[in-house]
Amino acid sequence: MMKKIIATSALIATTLLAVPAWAADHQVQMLNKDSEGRPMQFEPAFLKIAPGDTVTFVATDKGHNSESILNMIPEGGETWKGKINEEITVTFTQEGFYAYKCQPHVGLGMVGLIQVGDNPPALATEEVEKLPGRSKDRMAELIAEAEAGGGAEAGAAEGGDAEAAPAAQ
Ligand SMILES: [Cu+2]
Repeated sequence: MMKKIIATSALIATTLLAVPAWAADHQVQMLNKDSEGRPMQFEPAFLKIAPGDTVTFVATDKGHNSESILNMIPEGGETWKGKINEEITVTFTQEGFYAYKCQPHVGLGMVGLIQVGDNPPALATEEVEKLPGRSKDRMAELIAEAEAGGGAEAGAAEGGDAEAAPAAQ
């Protein structure tokens, strides 16, 4: 009996160690219109998170899903495929850029980008070029946002965007 309790405790300890104590959950809403009036969008469409964090895709409006885009996630990174109207939570452990889409609205530009870690390798340009319809331009905007150091969530932001500010004065 005691042996079993010890084994269970060890298992729990191992599980806890696998996720950093500061791991945060971030929410991305699936919307018919975002706060800037763009139709069919994720918001925030670009998100910078830390390894071990989770992202929950919330079905705020109906008719959307979230799924990772083939060849636009890091090698060995998490893939996911939510059903229409399904709220899903994805844990990101591997650093890199993860591009994702809403299957019904990808052609309308309903794509998103998650940066895991501070300085992951860029997405392959040729994969961005393959995106259909408006999602190509939308993804380019999100990549530009990532390069500008944007997307830090409130509470997670501690400096880091000083270098991105253009010297316009
Ligand atoms: Cu959609």
